Amino acid sequence: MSKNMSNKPLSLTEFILKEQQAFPKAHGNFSLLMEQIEYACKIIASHVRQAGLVDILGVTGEKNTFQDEVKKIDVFSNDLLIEVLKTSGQVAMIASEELTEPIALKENAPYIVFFDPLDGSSNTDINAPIGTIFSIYHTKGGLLQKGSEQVAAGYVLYGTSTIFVYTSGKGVNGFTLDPAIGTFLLSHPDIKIPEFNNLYSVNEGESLTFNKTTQKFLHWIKQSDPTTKRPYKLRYIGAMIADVHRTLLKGGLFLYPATGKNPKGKLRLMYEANPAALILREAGGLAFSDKTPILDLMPEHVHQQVPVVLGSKGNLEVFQEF
Ligand code: P6P
Repeated sequence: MSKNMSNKPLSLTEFILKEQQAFPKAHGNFSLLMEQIEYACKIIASHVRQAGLVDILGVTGEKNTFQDEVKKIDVFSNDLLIEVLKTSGQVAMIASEELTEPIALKENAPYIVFFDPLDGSSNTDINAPIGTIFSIYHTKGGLLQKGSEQVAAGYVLYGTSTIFVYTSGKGVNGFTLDPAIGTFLLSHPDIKIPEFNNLYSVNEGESLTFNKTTQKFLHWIKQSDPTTKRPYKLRYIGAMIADVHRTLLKGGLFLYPATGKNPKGKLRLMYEANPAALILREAGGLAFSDKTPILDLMPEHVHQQVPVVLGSKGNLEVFQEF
């Protein structure tokens, strides 16, 4: 489905509309919501690209729920997403990493949206990748639903190029922004994660505070053994979505275990772990929080943090043997 009559790649809009046609009862509410998310991320992309030039670098002096320094581009992205989602008229409530409490937008609107407006934003100052993450639920299920109830989930990675990756439960597709026409074009149709790769991604600096099982595994993968493709290579960008995107395309493992500093894990269930887990499932991978599939976790609160290990089935099987 990646080309059409004029041999031009499908745009994100065309793809979403084609998906809508597969749902006879769809009235376009979801398509409109996705279009607005796309619109907001295009604006964020243009500001991220100019971050060194326009007055949105540096800190605001405030702190968010996690006592992270809030950088101006965080605030800009958060406020923009709130405004654009409100305009869509499709969103009953939003929850964001940058908001202590969820905000009600439009009573009886069909969807609830969780987002991390600019994940890994400390990378902005060093020109490293950052991303916007979103997760969409039906309003009727209430604010806190299991990740398996997500209607759709995705991210926009602002890297060497800008790519929009999402799933609505029927596979994962990636769209790369063509800056010349300001349109996301289908560049990665039907993404499937490789079955195995000897790549791992973790903050090794915290590894002495990981549980013993994880420490044992991390020690084992450093031993040389060509038959089991060891030692593994370490790749860590420090923005979850960049590390997840590489894992999705190349295979291997991404881990953010419980640490001394974050005994319940650092990554947020509702707007980091769950969207990533849905994408991994749809791409043929796995995503766990300790022994539980992330999508099965019953959330306790909006900003709940959980340990995360996700990636290729083959790599998860080896990890779980430990
Ligand atoms: P550390 C970014 O702040 C973030 O929430 C994730 O995007 C990223 O994976 C993680 O924290 C990085 O944490 O402790 O390695 O700096």
